[in-house]
Formats: sequence, structure tokens, C-alpha cells
Amino acid sequence: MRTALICLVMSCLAAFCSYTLWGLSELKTLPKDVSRVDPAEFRRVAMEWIEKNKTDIVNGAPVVPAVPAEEGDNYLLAHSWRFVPLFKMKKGRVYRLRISSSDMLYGLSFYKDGLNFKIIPGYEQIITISPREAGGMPIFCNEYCGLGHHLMTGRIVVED
Ligand SMILES: [Cu+2]
Repeated sequence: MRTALICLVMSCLAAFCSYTLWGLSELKTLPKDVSRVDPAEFRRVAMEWIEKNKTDIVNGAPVVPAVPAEEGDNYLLAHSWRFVPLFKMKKGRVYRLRISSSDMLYGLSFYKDGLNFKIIPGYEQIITISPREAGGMPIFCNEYCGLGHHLMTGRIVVED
């Protein structure tokens, strides 16, 4: 009886510690720059910016050469199970992305950079990224968001 109790306490302690450590590791990847935003207004501003800066359309998605941080911000909009636009970036340059959703909760993972966070309608999150390798930087939704979740992948093209 006493051994079973000790095993139970040790199991609970191990679970508590592992959940706490897991939680802290998740927090490390959260954007620190977060503010409230009207979802419809964010979408309007993002789509206007995308329309103004797009240079191409691939599979129906606008392609935008990202603006380096010293020149301005870039918009990444999640809506209807898509990320728009498709960005082109240069290796080693620093970019600021203003990110939000206009319809529902999504997730965003920058697989190679270990960034992993939720995109919440009504909240704009700003992150800074700097691609380290030329090629494709895969991004995908890491939050189950319904029927189109499995389609919600993207790619940032990184040039030398
Ligand atoms: Cu999803």
C-alpha cells in the first residue's frame, strides 16, 4: 500500500514537472509584441498592402517580395485555411511580420526556426525573422482549424 502511494506521488510529480517544462518551452516561442486589432480592419489593411506589393500570383496566391525591417513591416494574413501572401526573402536579411487572422483560430509554425504559436483573430502579433538558409522555408498551421487544416501549408522562398 505504501509503495503504491509513493509510486502515485512520484508519477504525479513527474507529470507536473514535464507539463511545466513543456509549457515554459512553448512560451519561449511566443511573440512578445502583441496588440489588439479589429479582424476586419487587419484584413483590409493586409489585403491592400498585398495588392500594392504583389509581383506575381502562384496557384492563386499573391507573391510579395518581403520588405526588410529597416524599410517597413510585412503583413501575413491567415484566413479561409490559407496564409497570404507567399513571401520571397533574402538569406540573412531581417524581416518584421505583422500576423493575424480575420476569421478563426489558427496556428503558425516556422519549422526550421522553431517558431510555433497561435494566430488569434483580434490580436496582431509581430515577429522578427531572418532566414538562415536559401531555399524553401516551410510554414504550416499547427492548430486544428477544421476541414481545410491539412491544406494550410505554405512556403517562404529564400534567395541568396
Ligand atoms: Cu489549421
